Amino acid sequence: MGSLKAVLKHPDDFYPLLKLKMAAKKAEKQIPAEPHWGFCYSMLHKVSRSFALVIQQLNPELRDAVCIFYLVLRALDTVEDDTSIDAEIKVPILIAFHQHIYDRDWHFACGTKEYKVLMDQFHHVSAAFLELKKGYQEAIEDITMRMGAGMAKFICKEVETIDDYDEYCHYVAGLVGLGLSKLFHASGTEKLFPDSISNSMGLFLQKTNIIRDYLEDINEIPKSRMFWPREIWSKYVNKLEELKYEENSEKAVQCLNDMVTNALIHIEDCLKYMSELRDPAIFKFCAIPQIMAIGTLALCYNNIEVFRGVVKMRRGLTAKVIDRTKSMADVYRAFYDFSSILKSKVDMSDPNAITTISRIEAAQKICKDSGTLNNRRSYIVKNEPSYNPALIALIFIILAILYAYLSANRTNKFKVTL
Ligand code: IN0
Repeated sequence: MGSLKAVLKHPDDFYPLLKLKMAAKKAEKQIPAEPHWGFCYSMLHKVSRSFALVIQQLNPELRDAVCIFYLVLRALDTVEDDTSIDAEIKVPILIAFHQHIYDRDWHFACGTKEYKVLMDQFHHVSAAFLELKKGYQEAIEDITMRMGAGMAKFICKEVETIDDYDEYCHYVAGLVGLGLSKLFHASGTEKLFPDSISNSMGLFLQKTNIIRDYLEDINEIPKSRMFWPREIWSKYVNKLEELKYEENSEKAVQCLNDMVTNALIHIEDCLKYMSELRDPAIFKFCAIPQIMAIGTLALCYNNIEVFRGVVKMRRGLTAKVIDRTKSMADVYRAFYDFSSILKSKVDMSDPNAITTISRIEAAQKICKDSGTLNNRRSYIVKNEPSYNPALIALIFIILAILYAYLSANRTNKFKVTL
């Protein structure tokens, strides 16, 4: 659960965190008994924590397909990410990965921690994949093939222009959007979405990850990973790694704000995609990561901490997003609130301020025009007094339970000794 300090500061995180914890406990008990499916679902929980719970509530047939798709992509990503593997070895594996998923005997040792286990025991993923319906298998194979080829292309190529950046993000995330749209359609509840808006769903998530993970990627051993496009960072520094040095703080934050402004372009398509989903479980599955992304962008914008350490939304806020996201009105509310937070951080002396504001206002107009913003709980925290009534009530209840428990124990002791 979130740290005690964080919960005391945000007492209304407590109930959503408790609900999330209970959902995780319940999901743990529901791990299938067959070894291959058991491996896949417990691995899913290890690599994606809260997101696994959202996958869990899809209908069983679609849930199995999404679980395998997710693990296949994580495995492909593990090969791409492992900077200790030479390009001559890595490229053929990426290109042939879509064939390896049909081979129960294939495995390749790489990655660390839980990703090493995923790679070592990949035969379980293949066994489960081979039990999916043909329609699902073909969609997963097609996307894995295109993604592997795209990743291979970028092993020997740097992300120079903004077009390269969009192309790279298309391979590693936009294609996930195309693949998921195919899986949703194959499950029978959704129409087949146009590729361009499916692509934007992935780009918005991936660009947010690339912004947030600057420091982790640049410090990667034995070799840095660089996904910020030169066309953007070269306006501020001569080398991408210079952004992390204290003497470049002002330029670093301007560059970061430029990157965030670039990511905001995709919001319109994402809202359109989500508004056209019909199945409530698929809707939740798609909407939660998108709200987390706009929340993360609001947190990262103008924040020098991105170049110093890990900047992440607190666990209690993640739990709140998971708890509250049920309808498109909830999405409009969240996008409106997080973009208001972002807007409040824009300094008009920033070189991209006007573009940033106009992209935020375009997104906010869509949210307002939906006519659903009223009567929704806001994510914006007003300056609350430190003697929050909910917190006092909570402390009082805990103390009363503790007192009752201790009194009961004392009575029992007396009974024994007398
Ligand atoms: C995802 C996406 C995802 C979910 C729903 C709809 C999508 C539509 C288009 C593209 C991607 C979509 O969501 C996950 C979210 C996730 O994994 N969250 C992690 C947190 C984290 O930081 O890793 C968690 O632990 O909760 C996502 O980030 N990606 C992903 C991968 C596979 C699938 Cl099937 C769906 C990764 C990426 C690169 C953004 C596509």
